[in-house]
Amino acid sequence: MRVLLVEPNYKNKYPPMGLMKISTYHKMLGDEVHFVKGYDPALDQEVWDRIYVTTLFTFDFAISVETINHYLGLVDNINSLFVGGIMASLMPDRIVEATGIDRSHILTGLFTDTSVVGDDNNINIDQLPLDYDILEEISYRYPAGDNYFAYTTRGCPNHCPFCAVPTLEPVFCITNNIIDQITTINKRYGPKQNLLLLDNNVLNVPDLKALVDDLCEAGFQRGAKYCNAVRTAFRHGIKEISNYILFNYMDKPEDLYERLRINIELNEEMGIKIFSFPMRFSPIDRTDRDYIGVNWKYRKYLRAISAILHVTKGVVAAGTSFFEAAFGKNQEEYFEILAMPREMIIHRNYYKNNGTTERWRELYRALTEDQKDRLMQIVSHTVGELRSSPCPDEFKEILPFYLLKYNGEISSIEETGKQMSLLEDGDVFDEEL
Ligand code: B12
Ligand code: SF4
Repeated sequence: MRVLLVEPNYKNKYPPMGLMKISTYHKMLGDEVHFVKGYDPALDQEVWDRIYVTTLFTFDFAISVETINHYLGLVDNINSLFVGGIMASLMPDRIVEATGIDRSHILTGLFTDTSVVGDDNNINIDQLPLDYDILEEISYRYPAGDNYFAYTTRGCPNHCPFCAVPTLEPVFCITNNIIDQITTINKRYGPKQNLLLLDNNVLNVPDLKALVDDLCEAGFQRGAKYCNAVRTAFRHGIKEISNYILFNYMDKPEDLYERLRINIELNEEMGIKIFSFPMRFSPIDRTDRDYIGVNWKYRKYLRAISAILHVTKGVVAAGTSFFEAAFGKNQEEYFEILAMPREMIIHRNYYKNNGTTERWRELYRALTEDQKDRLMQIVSHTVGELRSSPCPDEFKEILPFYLLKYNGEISSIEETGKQMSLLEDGDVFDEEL
């Protein structure tokens, strides 16, 4: 059988693990397997017995649908094409609508049963090792491609309503032994530098200590839990951790500040380095990133967070001075930063040194609470909209600050230090202006 594995040409950091497992499966069966990222005119000329298209983030819906439609045109029999992965699991009906593909050809959830693609064997594809070789077939380089990727568990018993995991992996279970996974990769592809554990909630492993021992045995002394768990981890020799902090869900802007602050306190208390990644909530049934949380009130505030994260490349590093420079020494300063014009947030030192920030601050502080509220509503519009709408008299002086455009040297608030999660600029969602 000739099999083509397709990943749409979105920008992504990790290689397509689903397809890498499917590749191992077909190679086990003696099939010929090829992999393509996006399109390759040469491959378009060939005949394929089966095509698998994977999907990832729901906000890459448009490019994923375009890719599925392209490959639908290449198969003689529409039944030879299968779609799976995260976006497919979250919105299969939208894919049916946009492509006309039969619902039975969209695999939702994990690939544990090959009868869904018409095969008759008892192979659990989800538990197969990754085939790293397919990555050599394409020119795209995954920034995190050359690492061990492993799951020790699937699913999560917590079922938080904002999270995609209960839909993607509804049953919480332990997967293959971590040492076996690493040994298999070592034997086939040689040792890798980092181990990226993709568990949704590793804290639910019944015996966390045994898992940490296994990781240590495999040479990776890392792994953590929260607050007390951070202390426990520290006692066991863990010096650095990274975590996601959800915001823009049911929380308020001040909650984000407090949650980040907790990490700074833990850092002060023990010296443990915690790298936090604020993660903006977007409902999992939306194909854009425009959602504003019920308590966030102003789009301007979300833009401000995005501007701060733009400078820090998404990471909030451990040190107090760094945190205070980025988010303010207290909530009062934090809210003032959220209200600040974006360019002044990003190029903080430049505008501070030339006195602009001080002039803006004087004007802002002179406003009443009502005026501040109206101002935030106005500056929640895009710069384009602001320019083309009349300027209310009461904001004649302050509004021009929101139209500033910096064109000097790029500088950052402070060195953020080493990033642990391999996030780069592209991962930090930058609000459009
Ligand atoms: C690793 C990961 C990341 C990595 C990058 C992932 C990558 N591939 O590049 C990093 C850390 C960078 C990341 C970042 C983000 N992530 Co993330 N991430 C994940 C995680 C843990 C795994 C995703 C993954 O790559 N899986 C590999 C998959 C495809 O392999 P698999 O699951 O083993 O595949 C199985 C099946 O899907 C199936 N299959 C797969 N393909 C196919 C194809 C066919 C044809 C068939 C039949 C079967 C099949 O078979 C496989 C074996 O069972 C998921 C959570 C989860 N449990 O899935 C969240 C998740 C995807 N992330 C999420 C989010 C929100 C983000 C961020 C937006 C967070 C933020 N910063 O605000 C960013 C976005 C980055 C960006 N580019 O803009 C959400 C996505 C929600 C959505 N709306 O799409 C998820 C679901 C987490 C959650 N709790 O809700 N993420
Ligand atoms: S993975 Fe995290 S956010 Fe998702 S259900 Fe589990 S605990 Fe909740």
